[in-house]
Amino acid sequence: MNETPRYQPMDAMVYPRFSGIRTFMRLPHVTALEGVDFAIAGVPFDTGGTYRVGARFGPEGIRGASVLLRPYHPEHEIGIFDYCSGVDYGDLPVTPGYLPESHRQIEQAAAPLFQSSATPIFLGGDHSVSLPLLRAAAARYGPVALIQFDAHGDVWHGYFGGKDTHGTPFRRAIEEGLLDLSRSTQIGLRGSVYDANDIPLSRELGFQLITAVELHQMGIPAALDLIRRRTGNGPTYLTFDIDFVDPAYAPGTGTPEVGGFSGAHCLQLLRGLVGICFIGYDLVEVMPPYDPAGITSLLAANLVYEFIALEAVQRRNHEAQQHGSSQAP
Ligand SMILES: [Mn+2]
Repeated sequence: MNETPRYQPMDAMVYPRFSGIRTFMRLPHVTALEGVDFAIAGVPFDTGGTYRVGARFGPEGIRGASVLLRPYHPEHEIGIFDYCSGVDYGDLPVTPGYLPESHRQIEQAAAPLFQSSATPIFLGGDHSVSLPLLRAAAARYGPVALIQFDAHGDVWHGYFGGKDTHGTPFRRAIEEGLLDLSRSTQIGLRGSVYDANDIPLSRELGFQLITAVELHQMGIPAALDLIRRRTGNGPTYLTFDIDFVDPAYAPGTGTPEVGGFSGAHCLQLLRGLVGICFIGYDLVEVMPPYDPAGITSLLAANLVYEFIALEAVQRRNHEAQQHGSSQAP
């Protein structure tokens, strides 16, 4: 009987961190997903951008900044690869300049990831890519809960007369029945808008909404409590637009908004989501061309690391439950 390989990063005590091919966290590039627990996949597409573009270089930037990530997570007290086999799956195919065609390609290429044992973690790309990713997720799980970190709701009906941009993916997702809104939350919305209806629109459509001002006022533990109560135990997709973060910490993004959150805030928020049943994640809108010091990519790589840690903790809890039940009388 063949033993399923367990994948983990290259050993930094043997191969220096600056060496080797640029995969996420120096994981092996593997596309056979049998026995794999999480798979990183790039979605280098930015034709959905309405202001700046350059998120096509997001996966490359995040991978480049990820080489310093180490396998032990001290806050969760977990050796990630004690519980997870993880790979870098490479990038999904896209056709630059052709949004509907690219969305079809992304959905098709993401489907086997959602059908596999691995939890997929996608590196965008502009936020329009979440729509084909949610289509692929819903094909496996039915309507999923969405937890969306974002400075904008991305629920506009259209933009410049077009229905598909990075400002519209969740409106389309609602129309197509991909989301379980009764379990979904948007968090971090802020900034100047076009009219009084813009921000309340998310609530009218059915999301639980925690604006940036509300989050600053209530604090992170109270916000986590709201998110967790809303989300419950069902399948949940996490989408993290890097513009949730203040441009002082993440300048390299498509539509920066001041008054956001720090790297430390983000870590605390993501660590507080432990135990939620995540079936997929994406991190979008990282634009290395607008990120001269590389700090946006560095933060993004560390946020993806938090996703991976959530997966490891989930598997540790699962193992503990199984162990506990097998010992039960
Ligand atoms: Mn967004």
